[in-house]
Amino acid sequence: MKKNNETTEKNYIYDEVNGNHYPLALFVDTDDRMIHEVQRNKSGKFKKHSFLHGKEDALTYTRGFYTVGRRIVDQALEYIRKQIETMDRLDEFVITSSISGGTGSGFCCWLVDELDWNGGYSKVRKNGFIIFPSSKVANNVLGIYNTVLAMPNMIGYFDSITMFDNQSMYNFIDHQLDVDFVDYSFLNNLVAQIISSYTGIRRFNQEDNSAFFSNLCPSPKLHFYIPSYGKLTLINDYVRKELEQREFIQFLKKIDQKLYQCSNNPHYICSTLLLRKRQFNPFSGRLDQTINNLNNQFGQTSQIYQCKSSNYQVLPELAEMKQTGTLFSNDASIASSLKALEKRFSYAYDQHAFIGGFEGWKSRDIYIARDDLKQLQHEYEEFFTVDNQEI
Ligand SMILES: Nc1nc2c(ncn2[C@@H]2O[C@H](COP(=O)(O)OP(=O)(O)OP(=O)(O)O)[C@@H](O)[C@H]2O)c(=O)[nH]1
Ligand SMILES: [Mg+2]
Repeated sequence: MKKNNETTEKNYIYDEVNGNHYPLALFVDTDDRMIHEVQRNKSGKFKKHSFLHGKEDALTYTRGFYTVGRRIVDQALEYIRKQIETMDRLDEFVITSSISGGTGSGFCCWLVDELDWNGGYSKVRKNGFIIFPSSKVANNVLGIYNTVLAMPNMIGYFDSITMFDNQSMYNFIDHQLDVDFVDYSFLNNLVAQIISSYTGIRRFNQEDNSAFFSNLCPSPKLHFYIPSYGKLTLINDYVRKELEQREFIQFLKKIDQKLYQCSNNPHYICSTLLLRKRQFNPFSGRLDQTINNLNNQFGQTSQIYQCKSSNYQVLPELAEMKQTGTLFSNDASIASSLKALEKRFSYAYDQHAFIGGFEGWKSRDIYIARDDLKQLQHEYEEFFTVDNQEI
């Protein structure tokens, strides 16, 4: 292991061979379709052990966790180990997945369990950037089952989960911009920009980001964060729309900027602002009154980080902004989404809707999942109770 101050971009997130940069990443799926699509895209270069697929979709959490997923999990662990062997240091795993599919829920959970139990990586942080079903419009029963069954692992094995939902991201783009159509690649670019800003604290500034998520976490289970992102601006509006620092932070606090929407108003427990701009930001690392006005619970002050790098154009129609930011909030209002999820699950399960697709599941899994979900919801709800008592 090298010391912190010896950290370089080389052999850390990228493996550099003959001046070429190869991302140290594994793309894995239980079927081959998406993997082949990524491989066909020649804009990025990948090394051996970056791709792995099985032969069929998992469809359900149970198949992803117990059957289809298990056929490839040992190989996945082996590929991860092979890549880690080429690195100077390993700080954390960044895991992206959509929780409502069978692979994204069941296989992802099993792989993360395996990292701890058979991989020997239990001490390495695992930060998830996860697409949840939208709390407002989700009506796909299998997706609800998959999500609920994955929750115990999301609570128990991950150190942080940054939540997104496709409907909120779609609305976010649609409300701000008059674009003709939005597809997954737009949404994925948005998620990628946020992940890259987070890892960029380390990559571009060589600053320690190990406490970034733990600072947001008042107790181990309460590690679910909502990102608010800004600003998107069409190329023609670029000059007019660039914001000054305070206006910019105010803008990020607007509810419409959230990439995961809950039905309640925000109830901030803690928050962290991540700015991305090339020039040094005078607020970086220091308290700013504007962000402090978020009224975090218990008067907790917000952290400010900066990724010193230029931004990407999130969509081809958009200007490359001088400054973007992501406000990560640990927001007790997700209790309402957790409650809605549990209600939808119970309604479908009590009617035995689509239970057939879950052959091989264990009733114990369902009991644990419902219980964990309810407990998480109650722990978040307690933040509302504390407030009322104080009043
Ligand atoms: N943002 C985003 N969402 C996606 C993408 N692909 C799929 N989704 C969403 O994730 C959900 C699950 O996707 P699937 O492709 O069925 O999931 P999977 O993890 O491959 O699981 P199975 O195919 O069921 O084994 C879909 O309903 C979509 O809403 C993507 O590229 N970006
Ligand atoms: Mg699939």
